[in-house]
Amino acid sequence: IQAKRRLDYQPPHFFISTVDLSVKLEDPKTQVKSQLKVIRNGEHRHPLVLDGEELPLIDIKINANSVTRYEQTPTSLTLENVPDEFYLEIYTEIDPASNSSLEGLYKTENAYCTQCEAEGFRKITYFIDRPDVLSEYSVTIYADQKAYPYLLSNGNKVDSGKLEDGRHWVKWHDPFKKPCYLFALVAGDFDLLEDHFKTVSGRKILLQLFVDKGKAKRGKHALTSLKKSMQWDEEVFDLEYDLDIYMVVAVDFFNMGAMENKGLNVFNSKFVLADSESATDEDFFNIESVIAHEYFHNWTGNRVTCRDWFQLSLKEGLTVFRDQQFSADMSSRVVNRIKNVKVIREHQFAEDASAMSHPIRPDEVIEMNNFYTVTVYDKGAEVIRMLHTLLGQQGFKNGIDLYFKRHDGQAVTCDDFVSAMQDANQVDLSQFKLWYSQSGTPVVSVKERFDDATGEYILEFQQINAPTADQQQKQNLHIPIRLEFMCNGEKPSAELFELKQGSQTLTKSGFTEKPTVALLADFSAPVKLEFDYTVDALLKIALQSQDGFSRWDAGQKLFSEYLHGKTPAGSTFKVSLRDIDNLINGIFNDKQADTDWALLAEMLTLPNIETLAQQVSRYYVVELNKARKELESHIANTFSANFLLIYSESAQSGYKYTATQVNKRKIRNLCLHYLAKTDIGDKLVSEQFSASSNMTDSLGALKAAQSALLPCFERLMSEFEQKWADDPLVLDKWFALHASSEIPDILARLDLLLSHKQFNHDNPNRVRSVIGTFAFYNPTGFHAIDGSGYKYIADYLLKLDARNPQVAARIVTPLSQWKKMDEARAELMKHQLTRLLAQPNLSKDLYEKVSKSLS
Ligand code: HT7
Ligand code: ZN
Repeated sequence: IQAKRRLDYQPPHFFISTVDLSVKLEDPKTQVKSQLKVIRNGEHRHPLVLDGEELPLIDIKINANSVTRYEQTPTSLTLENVPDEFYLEIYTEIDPASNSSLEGLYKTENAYCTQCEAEGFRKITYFIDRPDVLSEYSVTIYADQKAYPYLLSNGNKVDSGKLEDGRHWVKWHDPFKKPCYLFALVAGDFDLLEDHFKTVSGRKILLQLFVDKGKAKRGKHALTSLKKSMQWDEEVFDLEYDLDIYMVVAVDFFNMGAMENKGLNVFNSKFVLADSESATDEDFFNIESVIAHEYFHNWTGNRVTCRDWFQLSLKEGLTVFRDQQFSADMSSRVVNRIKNVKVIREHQFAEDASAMSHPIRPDEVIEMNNFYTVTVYDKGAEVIRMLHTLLGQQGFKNGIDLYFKRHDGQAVTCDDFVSAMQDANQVDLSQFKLWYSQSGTPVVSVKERFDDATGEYILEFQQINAPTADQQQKQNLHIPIRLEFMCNGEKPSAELFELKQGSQTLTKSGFTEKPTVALLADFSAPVKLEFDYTVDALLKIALQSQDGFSRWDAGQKLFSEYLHGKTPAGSTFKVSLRDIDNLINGIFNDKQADTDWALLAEMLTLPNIETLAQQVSRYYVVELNKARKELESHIANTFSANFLLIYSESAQSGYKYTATQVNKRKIRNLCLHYLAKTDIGDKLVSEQFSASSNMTDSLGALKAAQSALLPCFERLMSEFEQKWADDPLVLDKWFALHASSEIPDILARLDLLLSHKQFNHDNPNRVRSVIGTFAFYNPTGFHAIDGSGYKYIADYLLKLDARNPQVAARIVTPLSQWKKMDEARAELMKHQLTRLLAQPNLSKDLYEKVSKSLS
């Protein structure tokens, strides 16, 4: 299996200026006719090579004449000696109903649907399937009218008609040139919600949301979120929507969250459907943010797209940054920042420490689907955020303006983006660009010195960029570090320090006492920090810093060090239980009348086990898990009066998705989580569950019961199951709770879940909720010392890989992290990976991840 390399990029030999598709939807044979206007790019004699996968070819014509001389392989079609400009007609037949990969054109229970990013279009018809070939599309869809009353594609509906046999057709035209990965087609019978948005220039845009029959009520929040996103992009980035219609379709069978196809987004129904009874506050939040993300792609991704897939972060990093800024404006900036940082520390640091380590702009790829990663997306967003930090909001906006001025309608590179930022601000970003090419998590090590006599405070910074699995040589990066100096009785002062060299010193003078410094405020760079903090300094930062993020971070550091101190990994400095009590006392005493409940909840939450695992070189899973549980229990019992007081203070009636209500539910459920570990736990949890009429509080009760291993857990779970027996999307929460339960017979429980009547092996949401949750979030079950958890996952992946390799390759991730484990577990994990690798027909997706993790 051959890898593709970024540096091998060559412009396409041919362009395709127009595409005229006709798709006749029928089982088992869907006919796809495509007429392409092909134009040679420059002077050369290369043949025309088209991509195509699993495509039975019926006919080819050049300028209306049948072609008999061509070469077909399982993945390509080659035509020699073609004219410089011509019409190519290709006729293929495909079977969407048997396409379980959910890539290309596939049939779900009641609808036809496409997913073309990254390379799915080649499963529909032969094409030059790469993002730098931009074409104008016309699409005509034919299908049975009764079963498929809605026939949708990109752009504007331009014509439609009925046929005599009960079938009908609709023709679409998209005036914007686009790469084929943005093509979409949907056919089905849906409930339709409609609304309008008036743009800043006064245009009226029709908004349409298509959801499963009977689910219209659950679509309102998504539509509201869409209007908020459109408004925000106009206000913050001066970006106005360009077509007259914007459609969103929710489907149940989908590999990822959503897809930004031009004018016709396709969404996993999990990120569309919500009402108070069936969805949690977190679901509401995610819907708003994914709707925004896909909408923002219309400019950052669609109007300006990627030249090649190595540049994926050009659109994804930037769009994640944009959706993060949007979410911060819609709710709390600091709590959102904490959320973003948790993703980086829990998942991205793990990826960078693994065999899959890669820069945000990867250099080598076997299967592109494996590179839709937390590195490309979330570290990519951190890189954009650092530019924003260095240039300021106005400088950043000037850069964005220049980027669109230069590149609207083009397929470009990450270098083009940085050049626009650089030119608009007249700064030199050449060193900064290394963030795009260098993988790994930099360590910033800081030492402090204070001279009592002169009042000088000196910080010595050092950056350490250790080799990673993919790169031996590293260079110094340009790292923005926000600092805050705190002195008794004075207002803290903040500043931005730019670390560019291996070692660099910052000297501050005029202090009458040694200041306390909060480093990396707002997590100004995606790095790990090493600093000899004292417990007192961390307590001071946690309770007095001006920066909400620093306060939270200092508390997390105290919790983490305490916990590592309880395992053979050891801590870097000693934190006692008294220190923890002082921290929590301080947090409670700090509570003002206008408390920020959400931040308080974050401050009182211990780092999760996955984040803790990333802080040490050896992961002592059992000991760490035990220490964490014991600490929670200690906190719960020491501060039960405080938790109980806030629990009753934060009670509220009715449900609205407003910041005030959400934050109160958040703190209340956090209190319940702790109170569940006291002797009133079972009673309180059962009461909340029975009284609750919203999913946030019901699930809060179930989670509390699960985590505290309460007797009521099984009973409440079966009540929940009965209530939601016909709603698989809601049952996913129930599946996940079972799969993450730390019970001794967990594998038998998983077997039961897999045979549940609502479980479907072809539905990625179901698979993720059982198999994914177990592998990622059941530390004791997955890491059982007899290796049974690893074997269970490997057995399942062997079956899943044949049906849906993309999902299989994601779920293998926890197995590939064997290097962090003790010898016995590492051996057992490797054994399962070796078994996977020996599978004769392993997909490219799984092959790439498994072979890398074993090398
Ligand atoms: N741009 C999309 C990425 C994507 C995808 C989405 C759904 C199914 C398969 C997919 N492969 C790649 C999603 C996004 O980042 O907005
Ligand atoms: Zn995206």
